[in-house]
Amino acid sequence: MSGVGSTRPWKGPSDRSTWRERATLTRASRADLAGPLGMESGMGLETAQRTGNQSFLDSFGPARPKVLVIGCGGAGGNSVHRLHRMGIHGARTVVVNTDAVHLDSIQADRKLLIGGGVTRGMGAGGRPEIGERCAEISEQELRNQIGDADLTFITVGLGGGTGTGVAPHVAELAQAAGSVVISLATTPFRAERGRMMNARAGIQRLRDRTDSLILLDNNRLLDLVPNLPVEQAFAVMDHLIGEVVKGITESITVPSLINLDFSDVRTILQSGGTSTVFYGENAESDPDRLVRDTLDNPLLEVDYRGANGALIHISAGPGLRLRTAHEVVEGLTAAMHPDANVIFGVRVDRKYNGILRVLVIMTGVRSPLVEAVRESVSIADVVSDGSARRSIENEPPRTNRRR
Ligand SMILES: Nc1nc2c(ncn2[C@@H]2O[C@H](COP(=O)(O)OP(=O)(O)OP(=O)(O)O)[C@@H](O)[C@H]2O)c(=O)[nH]1
Ligand SMILES: [Mg+2]
Repeated sequence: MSGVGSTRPWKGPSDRSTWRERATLTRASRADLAGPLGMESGMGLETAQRTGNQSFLDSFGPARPKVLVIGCGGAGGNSVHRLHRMGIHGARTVVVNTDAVHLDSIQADRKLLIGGGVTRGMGAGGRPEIGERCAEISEQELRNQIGDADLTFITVGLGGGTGTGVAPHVAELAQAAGSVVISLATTPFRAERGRMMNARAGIQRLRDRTDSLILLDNNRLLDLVPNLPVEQAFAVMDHLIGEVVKGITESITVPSLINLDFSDVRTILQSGGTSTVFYGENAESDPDRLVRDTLDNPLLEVDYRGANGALIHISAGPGLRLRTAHEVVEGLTAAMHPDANVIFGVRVDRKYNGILRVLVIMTGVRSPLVEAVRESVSIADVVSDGSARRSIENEPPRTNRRR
């Protein structure tokens, strides 16, 4: 492991095999419970009867999965802050950073300053090996935060030091604790140049440690909202990340909203490969245009032909006709694999009167960005980047103060 201030390669956690073994064991033992929530058997509850409106949920202990959203680094923290402000039912929000000023500026259920002795609360200065070191030092605290979550979302802006170094470590701890892990990661602007090296290393590490990696490319903001001030453009991305997390979480934790359950979501998200998000909004009267616009606007440059899974959230005003919803789903999934696992849900809200809005999480897409991440991104590449070599002492803390 690189020491603080060292330019030796960032090799990631030293006890990788131990973690993998533990993760596998934990997963296997959970699988033995023979059900998505460990509810179907082994509990002497093969049959249950209730009268009238009595609920069946009390037969199964904690029937709702425990959901945790953990934002790592400045950008990851910002999207959790936004989510927290939006309000989310049934999930705990946590942010982790090495930057005290940034942590002070955002809101979450729990905020964790890590590596205080290493960074003196001033951030990791764009060096993932320092973020990683801080995560290792604070491992027990991170493990406490993860607890026994069934589903863990990790949000991170790849490219900097803290998020890129910490997120894979958190993912590993969460998997080892038996949680399903979904990472939502942004990749840097092309203009950030050397940060892409960090991001590539981060993609590779996250990919190996999460059940589903949902990637969003900040460069897409240049097409979507080129004229917005930078902070507001970031806010668009953070908002979308918040919507994805909230959409998936509440479709599980608020069962009446969208007819999905944890096992549906898990099956789709675990179906492998890279995932990304498509987003579109249009008049209810023109579903074809909605489909075209949405498919033209992925948040990562991808080829979605043959994609193997999709979660589709449609928001619409009351009175949305089934045929219209069906047309939208059919259009959105036409190029996917014929056996793709597709689930859609409709949320009806008066505020969408006459408007259709879709958010699609598509899995198993092909991304040139991800394919370019070689099996082993040369760690030397990471440290040969000028920004990575910068001395942490010389770099003023980079803060992402809230707008
Ligand atoms: N979506 C989004 N992306 C951001 C935001 N701020 C920065 N980014 C992107 O995220 C990348 C990582 O930046 P930060 O999150 O600030 O870095 P960090 O993880 O805190 O790492 P250090 O500051 O080096 O400790 C940047 O290179 C940007 O591409 C934000 O507010 N929202
Ligand atoms: Mg930072």
